[in-house]
Amino acid sequence: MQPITLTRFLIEQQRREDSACPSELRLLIETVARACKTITHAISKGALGDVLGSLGSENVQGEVQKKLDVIANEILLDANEWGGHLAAMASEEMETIHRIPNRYPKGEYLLLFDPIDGSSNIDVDLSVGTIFSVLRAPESASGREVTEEDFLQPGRDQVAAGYAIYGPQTLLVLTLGAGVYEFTLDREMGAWRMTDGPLKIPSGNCEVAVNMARRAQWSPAVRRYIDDRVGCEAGPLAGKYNMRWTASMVADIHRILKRGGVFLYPADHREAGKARLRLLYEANPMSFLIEQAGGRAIDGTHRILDTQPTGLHQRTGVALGAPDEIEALLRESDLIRTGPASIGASCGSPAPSSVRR
Ligand code: FDP
Repeated sequence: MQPITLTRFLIEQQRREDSACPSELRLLIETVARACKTITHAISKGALGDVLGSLGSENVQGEVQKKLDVIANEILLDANEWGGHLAAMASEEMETIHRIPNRYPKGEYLLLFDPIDGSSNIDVDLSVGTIFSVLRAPESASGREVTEEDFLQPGRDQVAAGYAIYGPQTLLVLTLGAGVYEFTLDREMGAWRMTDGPLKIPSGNCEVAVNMARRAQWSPAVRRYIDDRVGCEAGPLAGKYNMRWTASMVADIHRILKRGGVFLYPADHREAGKARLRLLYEANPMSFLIEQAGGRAIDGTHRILDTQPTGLHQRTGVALGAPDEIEALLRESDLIRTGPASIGASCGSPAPSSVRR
């Protein structure tokens, strides 16, 4: 028997007594999933479709926009504008929010997305993805125009989040707040079929994803956590860890959801607020997925999903992954705050440790 389709999964979720998936949300997820099919089609044409390379423009973050950043942004806007389930959208590629035009009916949801994550990988044929997050417009927004402030809700209020990954297979990974499910695009049938879930992050996988070139920016706690695991010749964890960095958050997070380990993009501890990843388009949806799969997600010291956003394009440090790894990182922070203590190591080897470095 064929695995069930995304449509069937969503309808079954909707029918549940404790359903967190009303029909508007179902339509919204189906529309996003359909847009991701269009994006994967565009990506797979590559140079033949004239979709590679840069546009010569910059986005609001001052980053050079790739052609596919803009193409995917347009695809998501066009697909979601007219369905009647959204009040507004926000994208990493747009300076401000996109309200649903008056010619279309409006709904109660807000959609946020990073149309192409990992876009530096597009031109060299490595995996990239689309990340999305769904919030409810606040009740106070009813009867008036949605504003940017309406999007500034903590990640714990997300009603759905997910990503599509455009790799050797095209996958959709989704949470509606009750587990994480993976769907594979069946290209012959044009359908998403469930191929895994509920996902549970395995523990004990000694793999770290971090850009080592940024070491000078890290806090002492992050440095100690990484130095104990990567490239060390002595100590209880020496030789146990592997490093994996694809420079595409979607691909790194997908590996962690399936295989375990940890992903870090720490904030720059030398300058308050300086960080790489966006809270609303990247950190929040990925943290929701990671927590739903039994993992933990912190900005270095605090739970990301509890962060009160102050700006649409706010950035944050992130450490996401298996609970044992995040707890080890937190112990390093505690150690720095409180002085010498015993640190337990993960991956099966308790490591008595005094203050180091
Ligand atoms: P990109 O800018 O190419 O979209 O979104 C940020 C991101 O990629 C992540 O996907 C990725 O993990 C990270 O940046 C890569 O950063 P480095 O260039 O520092 O490796």
